[in-house]
Amino acid sequence: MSAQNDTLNQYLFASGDHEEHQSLKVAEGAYKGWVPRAIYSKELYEVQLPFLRLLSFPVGGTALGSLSHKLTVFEAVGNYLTRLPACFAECHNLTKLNLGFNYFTEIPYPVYRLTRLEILNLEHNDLESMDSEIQNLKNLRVLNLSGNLLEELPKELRMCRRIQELHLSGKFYPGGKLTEFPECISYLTELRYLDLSWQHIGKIPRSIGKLRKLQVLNLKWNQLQKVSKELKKCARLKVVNLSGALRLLSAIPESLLELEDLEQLFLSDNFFTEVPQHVCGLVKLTQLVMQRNSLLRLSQDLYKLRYLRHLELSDNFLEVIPPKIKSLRKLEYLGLANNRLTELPEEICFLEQLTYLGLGNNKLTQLPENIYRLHNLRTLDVDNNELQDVPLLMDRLELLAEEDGLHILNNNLRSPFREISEQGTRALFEFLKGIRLKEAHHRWKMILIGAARAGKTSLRQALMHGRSRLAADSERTWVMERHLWEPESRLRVQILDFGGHHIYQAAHHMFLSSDALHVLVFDLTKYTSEDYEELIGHWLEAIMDRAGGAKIVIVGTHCDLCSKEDVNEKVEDIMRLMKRDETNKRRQIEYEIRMISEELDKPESREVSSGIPEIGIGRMQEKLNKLQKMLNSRSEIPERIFIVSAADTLEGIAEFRSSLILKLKSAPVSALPDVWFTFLEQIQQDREKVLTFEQTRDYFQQVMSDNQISQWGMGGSPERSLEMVLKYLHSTGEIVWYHDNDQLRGTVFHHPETLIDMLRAVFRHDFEDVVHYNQETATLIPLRESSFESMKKDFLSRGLLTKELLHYLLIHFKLCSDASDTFLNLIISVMLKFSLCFEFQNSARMALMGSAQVVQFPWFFPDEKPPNFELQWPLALPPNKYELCMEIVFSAQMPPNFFEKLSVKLHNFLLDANRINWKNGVLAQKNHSTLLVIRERKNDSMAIVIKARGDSDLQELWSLILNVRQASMNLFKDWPLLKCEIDLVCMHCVLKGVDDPHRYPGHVLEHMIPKGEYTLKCCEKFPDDSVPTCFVFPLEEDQENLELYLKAARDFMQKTIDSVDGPVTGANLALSDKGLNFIASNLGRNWTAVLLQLGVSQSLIEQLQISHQHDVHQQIMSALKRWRETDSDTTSPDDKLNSLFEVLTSESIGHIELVEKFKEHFKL
Ligand SMILES: Nc1nc2c(ncn2[C@@H]2O[C@H](COP(=O)(O)OP(=O)(O)OP(=O)(O)O)[C@@H](O)[C@H]2O)c(=O)[nH]1
Ligand SMILES: [Mg+2]
Repeated sequence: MSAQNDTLNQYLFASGDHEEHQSLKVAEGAYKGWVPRAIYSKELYEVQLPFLRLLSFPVGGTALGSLSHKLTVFEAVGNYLTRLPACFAECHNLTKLNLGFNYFTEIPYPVYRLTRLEILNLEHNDLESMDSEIQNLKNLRVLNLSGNLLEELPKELRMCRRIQELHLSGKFYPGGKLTEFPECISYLTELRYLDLSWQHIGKIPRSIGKLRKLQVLNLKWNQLQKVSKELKKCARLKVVNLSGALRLLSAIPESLLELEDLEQLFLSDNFFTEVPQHVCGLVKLTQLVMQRNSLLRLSQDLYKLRYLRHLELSDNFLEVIPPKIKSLRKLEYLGLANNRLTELPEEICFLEQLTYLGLGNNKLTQLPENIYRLHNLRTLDVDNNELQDVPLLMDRLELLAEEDGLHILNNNLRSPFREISEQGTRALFEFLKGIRLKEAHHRWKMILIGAARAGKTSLRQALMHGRSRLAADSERTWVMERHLWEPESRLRVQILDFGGHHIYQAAHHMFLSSDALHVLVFDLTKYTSEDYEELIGHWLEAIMDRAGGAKIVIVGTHCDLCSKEDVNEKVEDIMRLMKRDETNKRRQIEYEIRMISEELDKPESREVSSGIPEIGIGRMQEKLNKLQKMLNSRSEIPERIFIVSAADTLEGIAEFRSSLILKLKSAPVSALPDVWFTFLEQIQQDREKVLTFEQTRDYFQQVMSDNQISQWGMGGSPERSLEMVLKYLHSTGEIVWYHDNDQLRGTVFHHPETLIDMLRAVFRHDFEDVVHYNQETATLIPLRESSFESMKKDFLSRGLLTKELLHYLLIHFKLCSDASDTFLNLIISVMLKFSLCFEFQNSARMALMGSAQVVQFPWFFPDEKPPNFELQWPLALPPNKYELCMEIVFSAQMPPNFFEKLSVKLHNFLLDANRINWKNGVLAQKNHSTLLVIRERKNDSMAIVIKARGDSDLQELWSLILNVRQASMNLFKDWPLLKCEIDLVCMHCVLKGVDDPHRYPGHVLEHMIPKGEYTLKCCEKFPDDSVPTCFVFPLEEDQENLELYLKAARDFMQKTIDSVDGPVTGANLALSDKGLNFIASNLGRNWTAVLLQLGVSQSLIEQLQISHQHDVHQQIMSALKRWRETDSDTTSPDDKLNSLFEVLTSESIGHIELVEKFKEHFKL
């Protein structure tokens, strides 16, 4: 007994909301023909005994014991019951009784006593009749007697007025026996659901009209000959099933067509040859099923059913699906199996909501190219057709792959499609990707570039997905994103979507290239003429300088937020400014070409003029060639500006997309050897982060020999052939390989994302806000919180990045789960090679930082000069010091990040120098010399000024200047069409204290110093002066006759001092330019206070500040000179000097030390 109890207990559960209600749900077939007796001793609320082969219940007895006390629900579906004992009537609480699928031949008598019953289910028994006692069950709501053999219904059923659901479907075999619509039903006015399917009813009487609450009427497989018009009064009907019921009627009953709210209509298994026109008037239909009719065509009216979600037309004789199918935009299910379709209209691809498309057993030879647009598709059945090909873009149907939902067996697919398709949807889709890679006709790299927040990413999404998906504010592009866009199956475009934040521009030039299509994006709402340069001009210039000849397209976004007039005005303005700039630029180049050509034509151009030996025809010719190339390979400025909105309206996007596609397809089809792409596939399968050139060569040789192709065929040697392939793959954006960068050509980024990730680890516009200490991440490094905080501070304030912080960042940004030391070294070396950073050499400082390797990023250098700058670099040239000065002046903008990169490059020759960095400058002390490199504005242009100062080692000064020059020249290679001038400032003028020194053309720096000529007459400011040759032409390291050149320099120094000051001494000498220079160099910040106290007026000082805007030293010198001139006839030099000393030593100025030094120097 207790064992039985135990087995039963496993099926006990507490039912529903009532914890105290114990219920029993025996698993199907758990016992065979019996139930443990324990059941009768329990007071159960609900009992379910499904499929236990019970012949009786209670089993073998007549007593229910305590079971009847609380029993409310009893279900014994699928047993062998034929009767119920009288005791069942004791279950007077029963509200639900389900005895379906048993063998009752009549409703068991005790059931009629269960007056609380609300649900009675006796479906699929063998009932032949129903007793009038049914009227006792006044609480019935659901009566299910489907699948029985009832010949009629007792009229007393009408008393069960609460019935809402009545199931009276006949037995499928031998068929129902009702031949008339039972009249009693029409009294059941609460009825919502009526199923009279599989009967033999021929007439639906008028009384049906009383069932005003009816929602579902199933008359499937009756033999209707007449349907009363009163049916129309059942105005709430939503679902009507007339499948197989209209075979004796030639048309749909009219009354049905007046049911305007009808949503689902089933008309399968009739003899319709067309979808009845009137049906198409039921505009609220969401489901129409007409399987197994004789449909020959689809009428135009069908497309009025705009709310249709489910259309089943399988098993008919349709040969054509009209293009208008596209109007059924809401369709989710379309069944067209077993028809005679030979083709599908492209328009079917507009049905983007489709999740099921059944096309099995037709005669289709191909599927529409754009089937990939059905992105919701989970099942596509095209079994048993005559397909030869699969649309190449089909693998975009991701849900189809997820559900393995493509059925494509028994077609005429060409090999190897057939074999692969048999392996499942995923395998086929992978294969398609490979085919596309190999068989593309056009391949492009397309660069989306433009200011921050211009709308690049939103535009990309609209282009790629054909939908509006505006980027949220938090979704700023981080460095850049790379996406494969295949608008057509044979057009392959790698889109590089750049982050517009200025910090990311450091990396832009690494990706711009002449063979890419550049899409310059700007936000129309932000445009004004004043912003032309920042939003458009600057970017155009960057593209043209870096990627001459590149195709450029300009797009204005946000047009939804601008009026038409506003847009037109702005477009006109941009076109005007763009043309103006371009014309000026071209004119300027043409002018220079003319000038050089004229110069070259002159016979005397080869002769020595004004003391400077000729710099060489070759040099001029070279410049001419460069200018000509610049002119010829200049990109065309775009002829129009596209106007779009990536917001909901998507205005202009379709037109923009088609013209982009046209542009991308305008080049001739590129037919390239398959093996190139097999090679690409293979290297991309390699899981290494980057590959060496040698590794790719091994792959290449393997692929070539597998395909029995000579590797020498293309380029003359395997290496040359490989270079050609790598270059090509780079130009299409598939890989990244810098063939023209000596330091980087050994590295192949076969996954371009690796390169992007490397940049992302360091460049982040909101670094300070998003990088925080996290214990879990830090444990992996490991890194203590205090070290982390100081490393973060060092990075943000001084651009110092430790290897540990880099490691932390990689994990923090989820760029990799844990980085090996090798990977960290690789990143550092790539960044070094890209000149994004340089090694920090201060080992003591590194020890304090707790790191063995630190690199420096100029992008994060402090804004301000160091506080003691003037001590290390006095504004005026101190006496007895040489100063070499070179200027690089950019005719337009300085290329973005040029200065930062130069700052990195300086490191190559300042390894052992003591170096101080800030945003606009570098000051380095190397041996006896000091180097200053600063970025500054000169009139309207930006310039880099390079100065080297020292006492005696002129050779070292030259080497510093030449090194900076060389570093700049190397950088210019990245901007081949960039225009800038290099000048050498005349040291002779500098030493003489001339305001606007003479400038020699930069070519002098490339020239060998003239042999045996130790002085030259070359300074245009002082044509009679002899200038030491080594002030103008560089001294080499192992300079012949070095001493003689240096002697000329020393003599000059001495002579200059004498000539400037004459044979003067004492106060006269102290008040000479040299003396004032000494004062000016050491005055410092409070110079204005000194001069005001000396009696120079405020307005004069301001005037001098304006006229020497960028040269404070000149401001001081000029002011001091003015002071010297004032009252010079009436005041003696001694008095003047005394008043100067008085001011300088006054309490408010406090330059006592300066006065002492001055007196000592001038022997006063
Ligand atoms: N109304 C409107 N908003 C747009 C449109 N295009 C972009 N936006 C919004 O403009 C902002 C910037 O868009 P993004 O697509 O992120 O711009 P982005 O150029 O990629 O920005 P970065 O990646 O940071 O350089 C977002 O808030 C977008 O929702 C447009 O056509 N209409
Ligand atoms: Mg973006």
